[in-house]
Amino acid sequence: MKASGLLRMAIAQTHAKCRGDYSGGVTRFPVPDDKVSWSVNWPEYKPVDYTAPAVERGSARTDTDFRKIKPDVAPRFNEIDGKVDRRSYCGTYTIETNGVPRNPVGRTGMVGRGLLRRWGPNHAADPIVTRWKRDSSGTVMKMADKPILEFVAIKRRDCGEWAIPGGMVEPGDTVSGTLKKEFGEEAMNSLEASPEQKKRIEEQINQLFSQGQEVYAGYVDDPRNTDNAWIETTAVNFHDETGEAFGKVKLCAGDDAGAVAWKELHFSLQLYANHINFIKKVIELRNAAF
Ligand code: RP5
Repeated sequence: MKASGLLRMAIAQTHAKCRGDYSGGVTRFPVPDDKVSWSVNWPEYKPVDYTAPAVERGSARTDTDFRKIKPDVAPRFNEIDGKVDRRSYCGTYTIETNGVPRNPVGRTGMVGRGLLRRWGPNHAADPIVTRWKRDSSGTVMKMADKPILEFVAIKRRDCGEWAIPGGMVEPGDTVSGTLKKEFGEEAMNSLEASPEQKKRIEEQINQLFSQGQEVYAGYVDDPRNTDNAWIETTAVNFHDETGEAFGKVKLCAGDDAGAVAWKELHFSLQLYANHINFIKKVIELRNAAF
């Protein structure tokens, strides 16, 4: 297989869940690995056109469907558009003749926005909070002579899969602010805390999240992606070397998390989207067992 063919196959593997089942009972047009790339001419491609009713209804947090109604001002793609960052980590993305952005990785079998609020990149933030796994005496446990890592995982209510407690960056918010907000809401249930509890949670998070290391910034193989709307994220590792910092944190699932737990990192872990790829980067960073 030529190099370009190998590259296309490799790209297809980072773009697999976004060609699978779509929640809400919508079925994508099937896209095989060798037809993902836009550079492959495919006249038979007939993607399904779907935008969730809640997204279609629109709100301050969603774009309008300018394929149907001409907006006063079209979105300024590939740049910061008011409070919305429409730039992509993948570089300048193509705008189709009908004005909609084109997924920079390839075909998904669906056009429209699906469940995503923005045309083009929908930016998210993923806090990967880690500590070493310890036995009852407090000794770090090892496998094949490497220390074992644990991370705070949430069980998503929408699909029941374990995931990093990430969330979308709202207009005007920063990535770092979103990392703290999402961890507080999903892993510490700050939304249901009393004012004094919320203050305590915020103090704990500000201290815990003071030192982070970015491990990934780019496209997410999210099952909600379409040919015109996709998720990109910034994943940051916050590691508690001594176990003292996060040890005092009471984990409590909240918001769109059905459960929260410290999960041991190992090769057979099944996670949402391509979160396992971000976790593997933390494993490498911390030279941990896997
Ligand atoms: C994933 O979806 C991101 O990596 C992030 O974890 C999450 C953001 O979407 P919501 O959890 O807000 O639905 O693609």
